[in-house]
Amino acid sequence: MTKPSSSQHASELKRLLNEYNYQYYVLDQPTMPDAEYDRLFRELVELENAHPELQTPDSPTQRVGGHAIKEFPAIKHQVPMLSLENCFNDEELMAFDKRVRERLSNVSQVEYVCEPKLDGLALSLRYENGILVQAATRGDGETGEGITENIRTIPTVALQLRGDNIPRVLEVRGEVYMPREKFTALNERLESEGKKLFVNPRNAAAGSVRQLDPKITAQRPLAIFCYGLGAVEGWEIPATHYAMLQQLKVWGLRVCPLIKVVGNIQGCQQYYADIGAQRPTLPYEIDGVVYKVNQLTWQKQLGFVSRAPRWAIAHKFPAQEAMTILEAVDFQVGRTGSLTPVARLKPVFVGGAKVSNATLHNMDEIKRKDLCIGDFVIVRRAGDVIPEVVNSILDKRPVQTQEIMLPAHCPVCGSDVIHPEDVAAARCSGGLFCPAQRKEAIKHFAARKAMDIEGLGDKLVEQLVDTGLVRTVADLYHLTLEQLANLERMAEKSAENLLHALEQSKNTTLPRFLFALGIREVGQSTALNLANYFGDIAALRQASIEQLLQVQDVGPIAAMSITAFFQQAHNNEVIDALVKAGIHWPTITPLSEQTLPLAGQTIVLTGTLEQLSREIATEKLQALGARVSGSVSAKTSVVVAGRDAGSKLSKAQELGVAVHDEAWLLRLLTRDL
Ligand code: D41
Repeated sequence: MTKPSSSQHASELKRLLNEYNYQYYVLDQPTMPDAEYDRLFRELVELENAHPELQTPDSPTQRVGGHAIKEFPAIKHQVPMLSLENCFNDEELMAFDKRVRERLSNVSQVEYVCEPKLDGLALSLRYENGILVQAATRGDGETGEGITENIRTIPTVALQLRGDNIPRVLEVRGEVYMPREKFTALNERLESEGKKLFVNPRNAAAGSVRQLDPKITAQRPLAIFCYGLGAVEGWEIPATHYAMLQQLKVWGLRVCPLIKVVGNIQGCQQYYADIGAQRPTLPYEIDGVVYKVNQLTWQKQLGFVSRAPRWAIAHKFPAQEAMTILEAVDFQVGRTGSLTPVARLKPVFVGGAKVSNATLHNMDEIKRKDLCIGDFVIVRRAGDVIPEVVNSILDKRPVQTQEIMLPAHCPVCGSDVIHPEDVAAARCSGGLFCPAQRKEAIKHFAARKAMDIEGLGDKLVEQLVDTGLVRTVADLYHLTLEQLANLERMAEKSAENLLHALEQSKNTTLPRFLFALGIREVGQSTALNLANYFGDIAALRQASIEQLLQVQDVGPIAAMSITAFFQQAHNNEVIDALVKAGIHWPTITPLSEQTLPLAGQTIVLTGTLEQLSREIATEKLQALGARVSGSVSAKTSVVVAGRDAGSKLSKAQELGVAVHDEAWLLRLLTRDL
C-alpha cells in the first residue's frame, strides 16, 4: 500500500477528531476510546509541527472542547477554564518536571499536589456573597452552558458557603461525576424501562446535567469534587494550592479525600502507583492523576501556554486494550427480555487477564462501531468492569466478513424479537412464555398491585420455576397442597395459606389483570385506560395499532408492544388458561362505545384543589373527553376555581365564562351531575 500524502493524512485525522469531538461534546456519545483519540490527536500535533502549513483554523488542535448547546444559556467564563496537558509515561513526566524546574531558575525540587483525575464533567460554580448563583459547564473553556438549576439538585454541591470571611465572589472549578454503583443501578432501571442505556458513568453524568428538566437531573445520583478556582474577589488566596483546597473544604465545598502533597516528582510517581492500585476499588472512575505545582507564586511565574497551565499535568493510566479477532456474536436474554449481543473473541490477554467474551451493549453500538464477524477488533478492560469491544480496525478488515444480524427469534424460546426504531434494546416478545423471563414475569404477576397473591415471594417463585412445577403463571392455579408441602422450607400451614391466597386472587379487576400480564409499556395507569376503553380482553386482543392509539396515554411504542404481545399464540394460550382456571372480573362498559361526556369542552383548573391533585383531575377530565387548558379565553367552557384562585378567576368573570368549585368538579368526575 502506498503511504497517503501528509496533507491527505492530516485532513483525515482532522475529520476523525472533529467527528469525535462532536459526538463526545455535543451528543455525549463517544465513538472512539479516549486512548485512540489521544493517539490520533498527538499524531496530528506532530504532523502539524513538521508541516506548519497544515495547521488550519479548523484543526482540532486549534481549539479545546466543543460547542455550547442552544437550549441552555451561553455563559462566558470570567476567567477561562484551562485545559490540562497529558503525559503517558515516566519519560514525559520527568520532562514536565524538568521544564518546571528550569523555568523556576533551576530549583532542585518542586512540591506537587497530587489529585485523582475524575472521569466526569468539568464545571464552574459561582458563589456571590456565599450564595451559589451560577453553574456552567466548561464548554470550549471560554464559554459554557448555564446549568444552574440542574446543578442545584446535586446533593454534594453547596448551595450556600458556610463559615467566616466568605469572599464577595468565588468561582470554584470541579468535576461532576456519577459513582460507579449508582451508574450500574441507573442503567438497570433504564433497561427495565426499555430506554437507551448510557455507555459509561461519564456519559451518564454529562447526559444528566444536560437534562432540560431539572427534576430528571434530581433523580440522577451525581456528585462533585472541587479542585480549582476561577474568578475571586475579596479573598487573599492562600500561598499554596493545598491550603486553598483546605479552605474550600472549610467553606463546605467537596474536595477529594485522596489528594496529597508530595515533596518532589518521585513522590508523584509513587502516588501514581498507589492510586493505580486502588483504582479498581474506588467508588468512581478515574482515568489518571493530576499533578499541580503547590506554590502559588511559582504557578504565577510559570503561567500557561495555549490554554493549558505550565504548572500542571495529567498523568493518564494506560488504557488496557488489546487487538484480537471477533469470531462470533451471541445474544443473551436478560431479565426483562432484552437481547444483549455478546462478542465471542479469539482469547487475548488484556492488562493481565484473559478475555474471550465482551459486551457489545446493543445493535446501535455495533452499527456505530462498524463491527463484522471476522474483523480485527480492539477490546478494552476498564478497571473491573466487563470488557468491551471498542472498535474494529477497518484497515485490516478481511475480504470475507459477516454482517452481525439481530436474530428474528429469541434464542431461548423462539418468540419473535421486536426492536422499535428509537429504542436501543431489542427484546424477546415471548413474555410469559420465555424461560429467561418467566421468573420475573411470575413475580410481577403475583405483586401487590397486580394479582396480589400473598405469600408468593421471590424465593418461592424461583423454587417453583426451578423445580419445574410452574412454567407459566397459569400453572400457579393448578398447584396442589401436596406439591407445595413437599417443597423445601415449606410448612403445610404456609402451603395452605398460599392456596387460599391463589383462590382469592381469582376475584380481580380487568385493570389489575392486564397490568399483571406484564406487557411491556403497560403500567398500572395504561392498564386502567385500556380496560376502560376496550371493556374486555377479547376486544383488546383484536385491537389494531390505530385503535390502540385512541386510548389515552398510549403512544406508538406501547401500541406496538401490545399488539406484539397478543400476536404471540402462547400468550393467548396462557390468558385462556387463566380464565379457565377461574380468574374473573366485573364487566366494564367500554368508553370506545360511548360518546365521551365532555367531548368538545375546554376546562381550566386554577387555585388549590383540596381533594385531588391537579394532575389527577387533569387526567380524569381528559379521560372523559375534555381538553384541559392552562389559560382562560373566550373559548373556555368552564373554569374550576379552587382555594386562593387569582387572575384566571378574574379573567373568567370578565369574559363571562362559567365558574364552578371543586365540589362541582368531584360530582362531574363521578358523573353525578
Ligand atoms: O479530576 C479532574 N478531572 C481534574 C481536572 C482535576 N483534579 N484537576 C484539574 N485541574 C485543572 C486545572 C489545573 C486547569 C485547574 C482538572 C482540570 N483542570 C480540567 N478538567 C477538564 C479540563 C481541565
